[in-house]
Amino acid sequence: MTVQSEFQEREVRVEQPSRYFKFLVARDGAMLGLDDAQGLLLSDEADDRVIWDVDHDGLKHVASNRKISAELKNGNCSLEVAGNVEIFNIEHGPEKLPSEYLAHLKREGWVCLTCILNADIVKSLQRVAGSDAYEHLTMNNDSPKICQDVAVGRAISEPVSLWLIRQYMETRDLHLGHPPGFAVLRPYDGESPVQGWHSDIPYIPSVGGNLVADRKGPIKAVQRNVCVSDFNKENGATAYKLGSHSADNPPPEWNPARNGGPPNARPYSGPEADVVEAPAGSIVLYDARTWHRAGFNHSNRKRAAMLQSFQAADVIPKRDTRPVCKRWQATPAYEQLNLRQQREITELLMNQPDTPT
Ligand SMILES: O=C(O)CCC(=O)C(=O)O
Repeated sequence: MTVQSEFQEREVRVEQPSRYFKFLVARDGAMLGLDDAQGLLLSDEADDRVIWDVDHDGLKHVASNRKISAELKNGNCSLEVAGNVEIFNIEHGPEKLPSEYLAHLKREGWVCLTCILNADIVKSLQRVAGSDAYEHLTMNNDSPKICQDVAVGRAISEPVSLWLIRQYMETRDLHLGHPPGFAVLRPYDGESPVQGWHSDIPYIPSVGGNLVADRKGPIKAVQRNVCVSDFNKENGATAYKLGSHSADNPPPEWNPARNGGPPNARPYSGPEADVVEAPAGSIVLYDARTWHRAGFNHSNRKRAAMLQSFQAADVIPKRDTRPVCKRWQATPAYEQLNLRQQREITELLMNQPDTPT
């Protein structure tokens, strides 16, 4: 039975941008930037310094408004940096400056990087998930997703979201809590048990010996949900209680199945909850304390997401990601990445918690 106040979450909609800034990417993956003294530099960090606008008469550095003359040809350009001539690929970038996203993340505890992944990456992620145009395919669970397609690594190493997570957590030293997985949500049949409201590790009990972290202590993890399909309320976009990172745990009545109700009792889906509706290729970053759950998929199609947990150095990951790293390094999906991407992901998979001395 559906009660009247069910499926009434507030929709928070982000629209498809009409234009995007660009990255200028060197062969090894470093990004061209402009420093405070207006000198060209190469950086692996996607802060405001590496964001460009490109038009018919050249390049404009967005943060400083400075124009650089360069000949643009076939999607690339060559420029002299520190005495060396480098060829840069002009690549899809964010809709906004990284500092704007950071201000939102710090203020609200979440942010959406709308359509930050390009259309080719999105298509390949959909193929891995068996969703959207690849709905007829079944996801292959025999090997880690990162080994199956280079697009998975490209999504993990998306540089603006990595910069934002490190800024928000005030540390460079992060690891992934599990190998990136896909959450493929099938149409809801109205009666099967569904996921309840939760925060993420380490704010909930978990395997491996983590103590449940103090919600008022230093921030220990940020989640990154990649919208592989378009996300909307109808197809089960993730539901959040936005702002709950600074509150206590969800009230028991939001999770009746865990609080004396039948196992298939539906979690709260009234107007106090929010769903973030965003086009495929968007990345939602949120403080791991934020209450959230999968939505109810009322469509007749699968809805796919790629989920990752970025954890501080002292958090014990849910799974040891090092064996997956070794397997991935032997695949073409590793070879096809640039050096920056290979280094970032290797670090995120190989870093392990600090051991007490
Ligand atoms: O599938 C979803 O929409 C979100 C699931 C999620 O973020 C989680 O399980 O922590």
